[in-house]
Amino acid sequence: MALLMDHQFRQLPADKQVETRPFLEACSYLPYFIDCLGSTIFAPIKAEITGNLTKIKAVYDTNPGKYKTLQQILEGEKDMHGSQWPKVGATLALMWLKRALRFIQVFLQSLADGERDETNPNLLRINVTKAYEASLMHYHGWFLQKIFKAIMYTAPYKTEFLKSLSKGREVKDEECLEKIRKFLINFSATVDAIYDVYSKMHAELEYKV
Ligand code: EIS
Repeated sequence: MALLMDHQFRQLPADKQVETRPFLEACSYLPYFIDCLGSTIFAPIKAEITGNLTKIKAVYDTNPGKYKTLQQILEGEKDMHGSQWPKVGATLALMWLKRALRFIQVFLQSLADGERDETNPNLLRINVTKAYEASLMHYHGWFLQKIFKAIMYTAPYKTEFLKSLSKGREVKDEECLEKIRKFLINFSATVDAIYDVYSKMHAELEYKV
């Protein structure tokens, strides 16, 4: 868990605005987190997240002052793109990225809450399925839903996953879960705040891929 704890998300200010630069900086470590799943099968997922981050950063870099917060990016693009918005630019990239972040949030929360299959306590399937249903399933057509099921069977054992989160060091599961709980405080607040912006600005799209 050293991996995530070394790159904490920032505590949100009272107005719950998410600052773009520190957000992108904290997210840039998520692809390494996906490496902890241990298989190259997850490379397309990593590429997805990296692609979203690159797109958001490209827009931010055009005017860091104007796009200081994620909400300002949505507002700026709404003005700029008219009827194409929100299926455009960083607004679209963040729409998908936030679903991946919610996946990670629900997955880690479920682990931290000790949810498990009592007959196979070392499997992650219950946690992964819960995360998928809460984040992405609704936006995937039958083909990607089938791919998800196939990928799920390649997930590592829980002990393996927790060990690689701790960069291979032997730490007790409970110690690692305690660190996950700490990480989740600011991470969950950030993900929830992004969802609130999309809801407030009517920027969420329901289409399936
Ligand atoms: C978006 O992708 C692009 O992201 C966006 C723009 O091009 C837009 C246009 O419509 O499309 O088609 C992509 C979609 N992204 C839409 C699908 C990619 C394949 C992903 C494979 C799906 C498998 C299910 C994932 C479940 C993983 C199970 C893990 C089991 C252990 C610790 C775990 C962390 C896993 C995090 C999972 C995140 C998955 C993210 C998928 C997102 C998705 O569905 S734009 O691009 O605007 O930047 O140009």
